[in-house]
Amino acid sequence: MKQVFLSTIILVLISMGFMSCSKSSSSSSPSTATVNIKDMQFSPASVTIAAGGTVTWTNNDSMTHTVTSTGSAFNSGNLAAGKTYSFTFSTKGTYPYTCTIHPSMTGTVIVN
Ligand SMILES: [Cu+2]
Repeated sequence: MKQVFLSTIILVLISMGFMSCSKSSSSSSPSTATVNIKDMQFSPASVTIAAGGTVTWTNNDSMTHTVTSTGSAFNSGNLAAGKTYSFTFSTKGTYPYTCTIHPSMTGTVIVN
């Protein structure tokens, strides 16, 4: 009787171990991200994607904006209201960007 009890305890401990393993599996960055341009802001201001992933910006504002990398990695040019711009990031790194029409608008893409 005591052995049955002990083996039950061991089985429970083993299954708990498996559960904690599956829970702690590493989460990788998504391959796509979207940024909403509205009220002269990039939202969210910072997005993180995996290398090879694509970020799409949508201008949901009433005026023209640009999505321009401060390191000249990408540049949407004039992005009229209602238009979208996508860029695929193949190289890991941190990419700050701005709107050249409204330099107070800033954002960051993190590629890891
Ligand atoms: Cu702008």
